[in-house]
Amino acid sequence: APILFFDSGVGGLSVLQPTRTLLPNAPVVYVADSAGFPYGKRSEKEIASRVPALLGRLVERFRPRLAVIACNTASTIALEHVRSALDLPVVGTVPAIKPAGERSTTRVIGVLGTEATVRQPYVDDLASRYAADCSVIRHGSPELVELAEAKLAGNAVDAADVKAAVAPMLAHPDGERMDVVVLACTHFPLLGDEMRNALPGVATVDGGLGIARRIAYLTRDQVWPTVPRSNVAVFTGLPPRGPLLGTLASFGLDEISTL
Ligand code: DGN
Repeated sequence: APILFFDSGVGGLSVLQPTRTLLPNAPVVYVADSAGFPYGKRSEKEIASRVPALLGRLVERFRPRLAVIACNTASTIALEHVRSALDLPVVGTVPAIKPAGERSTTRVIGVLGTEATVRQPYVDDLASRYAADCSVIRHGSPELVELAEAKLAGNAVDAADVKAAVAPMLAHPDGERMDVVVLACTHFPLLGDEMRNALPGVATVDGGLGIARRIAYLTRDQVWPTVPRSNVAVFTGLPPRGPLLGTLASFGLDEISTL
């Protein structure tokens, strides 16, 4: 039985990647809800009903061992709805505020996600639990989501656009002292170098490796195939074309399907 990854787009590939490093032969179904993309602009009500309904259909079709909501927006809003609707283990994506709090020496951290994620009370809870003495600069950026999608579709990303997208954080009264930024959207680690260049001297943290370890732990009894098999990418809207197909193949997703 495969591990099912779910995101609105290609962001979940930043969670799939470390998982494939730990479990290279685990069969994978990667789902991009391209018909619903982007989630950052949708209402909480929409996400809370759309995500469990879609996952229900996907579970019926692919019978996964485990489902991973590789999207912070969907996780912070819909994780509990999904867990109560499905009868299988569900792993969510939580903004990596805890490691950021452990790492910051200036006690100024940033939380960079979608507009929907950064305003979730869940983020306040994590901040008061793990970074209570920190100034927390929140910023929601739909632009960075689009830039990550463009990059993986084979388009050049303009460094100036990434800089402009993070500029409001740096312009915050405490911005100059910010030394760690939580990439609280799974699309953002995919902007690797561009992101580091836009935030010089600032460390970034994300949940990818932690989630991969959690998946490995939850599937520790599973005997995986000894050789990799083909893995499928499912798109709910228009199927991917052009260079995106090569990107998906580089993540081991060599079969394309639609829902
Ligand atoms: N990748 C998603 C996240 O982690 O929040 C959201 C992307 C989007 O649909 N805006």
